[in-house]
This record gives sequence, structure tokens and C-alpha cells, in this order.
Amino acid sequence: MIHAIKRRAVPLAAAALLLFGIGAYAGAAAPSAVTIANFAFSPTPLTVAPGTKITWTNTDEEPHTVISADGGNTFKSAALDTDDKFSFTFSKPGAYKYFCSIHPRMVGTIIVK
Ligand SMILES: [Cu+2]
Repeated sequence: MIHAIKRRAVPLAAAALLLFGIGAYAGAAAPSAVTIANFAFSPTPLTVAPGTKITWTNTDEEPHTVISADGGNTFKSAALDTDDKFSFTFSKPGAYKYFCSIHPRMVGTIIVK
């Protein structure tokens, strides 16, 4: 009886993991992107789980940068031209403020928790 339950539980657990995995992937895929448009980062603040790779894409005709507010010690992109991308994986929890060094009024925050 116990063995029968265990045998049935394995594929159920696998199915649950698969569903959870797909759900987690779908959930992480959309918000792990930040768009730079009209001299602004969007969305901001953006909350993600530890280990999430965030990709910024510049859709403006102007170059922009993505630089952590600690002077670029955590992450620092080169100047991004139109459609250029920059990615950084946030492994540790925290609130990460960043800005564009060309237009310092452009600011954003990534919250990792
Ligand atoms: Cu800029």
C-alpha cells in the first residue's frame, strides 16, 4: 500500500515540479528585462529573485549607460547604442540603485529578494 502511494507520488511530484518550473520561468522571463526608452529605465523599481539575470536594452536613438550607484563597482555597462544590450546577474539580495552616466538624472533600482 505504501509502496503503491510512493510509486504514484513520484510522477506527480515530477509533474508539479515541471509545472512550477514553467511557471517560474514564465514569471522570470518578462520582468528580467529593463527597457531604456525616452531617457528612462522601465520598469523601476524591479523586484527579482536572487540569481536573476537582468538584461537592459536601449531603444532610444541616444546612447545610454547602466552603472551601479556605487560608482560602477557592482556593474557597469559600456555606452549602449540603439538596440544594444547589457546584462548582469544579481546573486545577492539587496537594493541596487543604478543610473546612466551620460544622463545622471536617469535612475533605476533593482530589488533582489
Ligand atoms: Cu542616458
